[in-house]
Amino acid sequence: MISRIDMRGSLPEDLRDVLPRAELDVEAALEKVRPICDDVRHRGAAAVRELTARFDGVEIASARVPAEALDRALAELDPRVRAALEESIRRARLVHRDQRRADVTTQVVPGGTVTERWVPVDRVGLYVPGGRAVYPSSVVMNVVPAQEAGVGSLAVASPAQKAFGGLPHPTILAACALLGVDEVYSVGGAQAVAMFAYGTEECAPVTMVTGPGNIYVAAAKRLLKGLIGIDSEAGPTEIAILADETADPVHVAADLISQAEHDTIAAAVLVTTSPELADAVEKELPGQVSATKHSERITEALSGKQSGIVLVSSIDDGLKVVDAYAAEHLEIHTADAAAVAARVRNAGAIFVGTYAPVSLGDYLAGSNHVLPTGGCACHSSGLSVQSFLRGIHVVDYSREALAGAAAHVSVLADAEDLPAHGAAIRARFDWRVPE
Ligand code: HSO
Ligand code: ZN
Repeated sequence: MISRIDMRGSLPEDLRDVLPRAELDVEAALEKVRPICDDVRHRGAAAVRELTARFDGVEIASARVPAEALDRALAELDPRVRAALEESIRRARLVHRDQRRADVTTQVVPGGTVTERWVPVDRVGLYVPGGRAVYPSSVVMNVVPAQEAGVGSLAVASPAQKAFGGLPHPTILAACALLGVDEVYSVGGAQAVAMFAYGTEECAPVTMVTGPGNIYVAAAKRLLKGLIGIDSEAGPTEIAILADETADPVHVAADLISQAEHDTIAAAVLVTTSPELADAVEKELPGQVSATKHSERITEALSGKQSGIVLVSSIDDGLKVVDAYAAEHLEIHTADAAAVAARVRNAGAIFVGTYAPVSLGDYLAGSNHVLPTGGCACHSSGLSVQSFLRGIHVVDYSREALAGAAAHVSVLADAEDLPAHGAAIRARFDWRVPE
C-alpha cells in the first residue's frame, strides 16, 4: 500500500527529490482562465452570471447572497457544529490576536527616526471552495487572521450549488454568519477571483485574495497577482512524520491516513529510524484504511509516488530528510519530541508528540491550517495576521539630521551616476553640502 525507501546507508547529497511531489500544472491552466478573467473584466456581473451557469450549471439572478440566507443558514446549523465552530473561532482568535505587531520607531541619529507602521490591507476577498471539499474550518482560518489584522472590509465567494438553489453550501454560509461576515457571493472558480480583482457592479474590487481552491483558482490567482495580493498557492495536503521506536504505530497510521483523506494526490510520509515501527505501521494501515469512509481515495494517496516510508539511521539524518522535504505538516513522534522539534528548520507547522496530531491543528489547536505546501515551507509561512499587514516605513528627519547625511548621499548618488539625487539634498542647504 505504501512504498519504502531505505536510506540507512549514506544520505544522498541532494535530498530534495527523494520524495517526488504530485505535479500540478498551473501554467497549463493559465491559458484556460485568461479568457474567463478577461470576460469578467469587460462585462462584469453579467459575465459572472453566465460563467456560473456554464461551469456550475446554476442560473443565478444575482451573485450576492441575501442577508436572510445567511441568517437562515445559521439558524439551521446543527447546534453541535455551531458549538465546535465557535470554540475553533475562539481559540484561533487567541493565537492570532497575539500575532499583532506594534509599530516600532528606531532613532537612527538624533532628530532622525524611522518608524515601521503596520497597516492592514483595505479589503480582502476570501475564496472558499465548494464541491467535494466543503470546509467551514477554512473560512475560520482565513477570516480570523484578516479580522485580527484589522482588515476593514471582507467578502467571501464560494461556488453556487445547484443542490442549494444557487447558494453556496449552507455550512459555509453559517460559518460566515458566525464570523460576522455579511458580504458573501455565490461564485466559484477563476470567475470568483476575477470578480474580486476587477470588481463588478455587484462587488467592489479587493486588494487581496486569499483561500484555497482548485487548479483554475490557483491559475487565476497567479494571473492576477500584482493587481491583487495573494496568499500562497495551495497545493495538495502533505503530512510528514518523524518517528523513532517510541512511536505508537496505531497513531502514526491514523495520522498518515487523516491527511491522505483530503485528496488522491495528498502526500503521507513517514521518516523513521525504526524498521520495526515501519513494519508495524505498514501492517496497521490496511485495517484502518478499509474501516474508514474514504478508503479508495486514501489508498490511492498512500500508494502514490508522493507517499512513502523512509528509513534513516539516526534522528539527525531524519531531520535532514524532513528539512529537505519541507512538509506542510510535520509531526514528531520521538523520545524528547520537543527537543527534536526545536531542531526542525523547514515545515509549515510542527506538531509535537503524541497528543498534537495534525487533525487538532486542522480544526481546534488555535494555529492556522492554511500552510505552505509543495516545499514552499523553506521560504514561506502559513497564513497569519502578518499576511494581511503591510509594514510602511515612515522616515522623519530634522534639518540637522539631514545635514549629517548629505555628504554621504551625494557621494553615493554620484557613484550611481544619479547626480539629481544628491542635488535634491543640496537644494535644501543653498546647494552646498553642509560640512
Ligand atoms: N489539512 C488541510 C486543512 C483541513 N483539514 C481542512 C480539514 N479541513 C490542509 O492543511
Ligand atoms: Zn486536514
